[in-house]
Amino acid sequence: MASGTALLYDEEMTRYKLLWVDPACKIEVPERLTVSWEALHNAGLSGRCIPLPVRQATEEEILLAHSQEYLEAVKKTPDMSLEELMTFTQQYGDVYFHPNIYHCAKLAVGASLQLVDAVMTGKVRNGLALVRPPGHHSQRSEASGFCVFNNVAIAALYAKKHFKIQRVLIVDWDIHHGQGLQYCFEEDPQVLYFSWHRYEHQRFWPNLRESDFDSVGKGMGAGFNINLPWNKARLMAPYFRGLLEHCDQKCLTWLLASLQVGMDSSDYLSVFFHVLLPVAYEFNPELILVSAGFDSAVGDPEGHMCATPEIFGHLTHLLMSLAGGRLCAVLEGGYNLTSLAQSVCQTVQTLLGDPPSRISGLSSPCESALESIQSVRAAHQQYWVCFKNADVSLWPDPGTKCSRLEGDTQAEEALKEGEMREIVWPEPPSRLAPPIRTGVTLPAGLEDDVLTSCFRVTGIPLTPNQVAKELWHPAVPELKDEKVLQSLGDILSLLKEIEKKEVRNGLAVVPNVSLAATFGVQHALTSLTDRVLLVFLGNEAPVELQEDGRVMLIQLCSTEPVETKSKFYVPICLKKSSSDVAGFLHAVLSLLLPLAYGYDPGMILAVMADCSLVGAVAWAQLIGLLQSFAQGHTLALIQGAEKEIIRVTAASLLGEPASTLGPLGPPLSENVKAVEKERQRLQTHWGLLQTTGEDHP
Ligand code: X5A
Ligand code: ZN
Repeated sequence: MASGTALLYDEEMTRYKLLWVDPACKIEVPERLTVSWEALHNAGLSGRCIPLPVRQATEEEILLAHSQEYLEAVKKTPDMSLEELMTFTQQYGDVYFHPNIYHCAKLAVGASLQLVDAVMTGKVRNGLALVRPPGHHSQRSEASGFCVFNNVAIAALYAKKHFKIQRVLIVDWDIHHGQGLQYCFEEDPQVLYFSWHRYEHQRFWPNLRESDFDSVGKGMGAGFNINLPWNKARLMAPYFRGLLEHCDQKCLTWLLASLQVGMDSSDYLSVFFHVLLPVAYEFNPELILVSAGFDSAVGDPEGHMCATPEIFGHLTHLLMSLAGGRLCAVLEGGYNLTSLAQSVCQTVQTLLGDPPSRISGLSSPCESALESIQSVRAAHQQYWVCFKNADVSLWPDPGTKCSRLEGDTQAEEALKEGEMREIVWPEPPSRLAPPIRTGVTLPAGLEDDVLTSCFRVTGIPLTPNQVAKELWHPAVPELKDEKVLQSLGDILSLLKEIEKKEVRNGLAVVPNVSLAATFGVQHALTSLTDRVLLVFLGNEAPVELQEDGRVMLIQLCSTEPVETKSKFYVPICLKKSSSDVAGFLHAVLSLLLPLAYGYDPGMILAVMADCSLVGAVAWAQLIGLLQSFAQGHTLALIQGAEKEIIRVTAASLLGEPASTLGPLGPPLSENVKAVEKERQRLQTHWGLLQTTGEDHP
């Protein structure tokens, strides 16, 4: 299986800049690349990547997405005088040319193609191309928004052509709409384009009607273009005007920082859980291209969003479970140099396999985000079965959905100048990964290739007294069984290794999984953390839950569970779940992940008590996704010795991408109903479960 993360960069791409005065373009500076590159170096990340040489794209490659006329026109720019360059520039929107930009644009495309080549041939698993100029705004015959050639569009067309792949997913998390990408693929069902973007009901650049959620693709491509507009207007409410007039710079900055003016991490994650990921799994891509713009991070003078750089570690991680991990990220925007550099590091560190940082304090998505989520799900309901059963019948029609807020140009101008200068946010904590990835404790006779990459842990068998002490519980019948006592000793040493930060995660194959789970939870709560998430697959829930919230139990079972009112106990009853992979996935994406992000556990116990509940591949996917949490501290417990389950669990814990789930059929409607019932019950407690706004229930 492919491993390694490629990094593509060439200093040459810093050798062009704006040569005249243009307020719209002054943020697109060469330092964007140098600070990103240096930050990767200083964090010790570039040294862990596989450096790949950048090359110039050929004309033939550029012509995959652009017209001959446009190429010929751009080709003349290196010989133009300053005056000619300015005139040439004027025919396009928010872009500038420079004598060296044509050369750089060819390198930017070439770097993207080198990355696709390396990933598709298995030379590396994934990678990032740090490029300038960006690409996603440029169109067949048009430069736009700092973009000359459409790097990602060409990469997708190149991948289709040279590697005969039929499904490419493009995730455009830049804060602007990549209209160039939309135009290129809107009729193409082989390329699924997803973009979220600041829109404000068309008041934000590029101010296009077709950036709204109802542009779903055309002809054969209908359903394969997904736009998620961010409409929250900032500081436009009339009562702010008076305030602003009496404001000095300090006061302005304070206002901006204290008001949540843009979307935050909760909004971004909600869109992943309830829009992008369900569709992406259903689409089943063979390759993922990320239009990785970081102007969607806090501090950016274009985006004005509030999501901290850590979020990109999570977005990246969530995508790495798809397409067998084949992911190519290509830089687009990102104009706050501090925020950009941090976001680039978060992305690369996740690509390298380090556990994402914990994100605390996630709340609900804002009303405006919920409205967009609901609208886009409704608009795509007819194309994707994952939205079929969703309750989206009431959705605002585009004309009436929100009273359009009047722009206050004076306030806009006042803010544009120094507004972002003093926005501060805490530096992302360093993401230390223990030296050993996966510890295992296994009964004898379970040797396997994958398991040899794991670290074997054996403990001293516990005495019944020790167990009783750990469990706060005197009478446990199995305590006479030597194998059980040995397995608890093993688990204890595994947890101690995790506690010492020698080992990141672990796998134990045990004779009594219920006892082991209870033991594991208790020990983790005593020595490791104050919040444990127990994901339990089986019909008998192992722990008696206290209502203090120190344990959250998510139980996937096949028999009807007892009625519960607890917000920390989430039973999900799935029928025929081993064959209804779509239903299982729905439970994971729309319930389990949002709950786990909201709960923010310090340790995860993933327990497989009943192997008949779910297939090996689906389980492996779940284990992979769970490593978003608790800094990767997952303890997997498996009852019985089903070799395939043990092998895929170890592989997932080691960070190998799980096999794809394959084409998903429609989920069983009774399973969707069971999931929806729990989602409805819990959404007031756990805001990330919400998919609809208050006005449109
Ligand atoms: C790649 C990118 C932004 C253009 C903004 C123009 N372009 N106002 O982020
Ligand atoms: Zn952008």
